[in-house]
Amino acid sequence: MCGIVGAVSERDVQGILLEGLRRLEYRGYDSAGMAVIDGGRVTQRAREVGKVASLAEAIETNPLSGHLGIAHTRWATHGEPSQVNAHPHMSGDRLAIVHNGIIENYQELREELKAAGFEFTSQTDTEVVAHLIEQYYRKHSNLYDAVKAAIARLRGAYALAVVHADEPDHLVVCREGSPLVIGVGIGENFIASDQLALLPVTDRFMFLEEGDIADIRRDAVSIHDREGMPVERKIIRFEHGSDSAEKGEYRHFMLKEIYEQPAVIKATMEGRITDTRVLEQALGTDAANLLQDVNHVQIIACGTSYHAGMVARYWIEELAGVPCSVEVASEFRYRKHVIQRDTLFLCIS
Ligand code: HGA
Repeated sequence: MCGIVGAVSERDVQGILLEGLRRLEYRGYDSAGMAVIDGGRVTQRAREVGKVASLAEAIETNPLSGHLGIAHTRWATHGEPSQVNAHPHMSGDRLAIVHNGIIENYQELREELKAAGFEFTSQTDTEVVAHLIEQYYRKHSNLYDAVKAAIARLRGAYALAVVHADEPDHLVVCREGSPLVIGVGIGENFIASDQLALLPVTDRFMFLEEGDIADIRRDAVSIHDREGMPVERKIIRFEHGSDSAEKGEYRHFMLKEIYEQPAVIKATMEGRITDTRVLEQALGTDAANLLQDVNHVQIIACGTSYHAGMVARYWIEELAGVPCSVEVASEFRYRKHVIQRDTLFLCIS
């Protein structure tokens, strides 16, 4: 799952963004990138396939310096993992954007933008959003208004962070279906997919709600809801020690895990579903095609995962109408089995 980090500060932001990306590595990713704007109003960008460590090496050789920046770890849904598909995506050499989610109507927007003269350098749905915002920027000459106009045309799930070299003192972010949190600092502000990314720089957070769009400056945050009304989102202080490695108020870890299930399921599904359907690309770039051919599901798991698999079998057969078998992994490993063509394996650990 992609991870987003952003910062607007008096100090240089490269180190903050890099540490944020390291802290989002747990989400799984295939490439990483960063864009920074300096006082001279240049958008500098670095992108690398593979680990955040590769990006760190690249920017050690060619540092990106500036007080405003965005960064991203990518889990590809549209277009293979590669440097050209890695985020941030740019429109021209001034606007840069990072995105977590899936734009469902990206094909039609891509055709429209191509006809309007925009050139595409990647296969991603995200680049469509970059050009769409730039198109509106030419009309409104204001990044906030341009983002607002562009997202009204999007269908799907997104958390977006956008910067423009012509407006080097703020970033614009929004969310619909994917998580985004604002980290409130002193004379500096941050954004990320997960508050854990920002703990080295702040412990005060505002959680954006669905449909929110926010303008983030060094010394001010202004948020509007889906209807365009100004809204306040409460600042919540992160209690150090109340993180997942601590038992907190629970008698034991198992009880804690049980009570955390609704929140964990919500966080896992964010960015992968819309109101009406599951976005199959969230499972990988070719998932939609592959899933069409599946005529049998084989679940392999142990212990509690095996029992979860048995529940899944009821749901898969009832809702999808696809035959499903569940087997204990240690048995499956050591016996000679016959596997039908077009079997989807779900291995739960
Ligand atoms: N659709 C975008 C972002 C992918 C994402 O959010 N993954 O979790 C892409 O393919 O680059």
